[in-house]
Amino acid sequence: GWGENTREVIRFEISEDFWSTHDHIKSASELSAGCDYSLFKAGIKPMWEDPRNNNGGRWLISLDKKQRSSELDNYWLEVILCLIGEAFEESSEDICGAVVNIRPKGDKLSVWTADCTNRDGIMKIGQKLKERLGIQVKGSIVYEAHNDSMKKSGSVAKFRYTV
Ligand code: MGP
Repeated sequence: GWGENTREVIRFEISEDFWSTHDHIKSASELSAGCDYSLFKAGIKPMWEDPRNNNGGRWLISLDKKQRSSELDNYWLEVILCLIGEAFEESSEDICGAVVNIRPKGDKLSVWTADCTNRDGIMKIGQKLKERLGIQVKGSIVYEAHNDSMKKSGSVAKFRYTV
């Protein structure tokens, strides 16, 4: 019959529940300084110590203070849409999650990936992210290995890749 020609391509478990929650929580720009939102794949904790993050890193987008009112919420929504829409195609497997940090010195958005040595995957993700956010400036997004973030002194870890 007709059904024999259909095949499950991907399975989604995020949908109405996710959006009804999203619609009722504060937007990122309304959070108090020092707060974060994290969205991770099921079973991955939003911390370096999780085995899936342990050898990974993050694409980091640092915003300046005035972007909290103009860009932050749109960027965060676009990051969420990239994650749940598998925007990174075959590199989606490498994605662990995403974080937004609300900080007085400037907010941060990041996309965490599983393997800081997977250059090809990381570059594809970084380029796609930049394209989806509509960021034009060269070198404005940097990738840090969590291992380097753990060892950094001050706020800046060395970065391994940039787009
Ligand atoms: P932060 O909250 O990611 O950034 O990390 P913030 O507040 O802008 O600070 P900065 O240092 O990047 O300028 C703040 C601090 O929390 C880090 O320096 C770590 O000491 C600690 N920390 C952050 N993360 C994500 C982790 C983690 O995953 N594991 C552990 N053990 N500590 C973490």
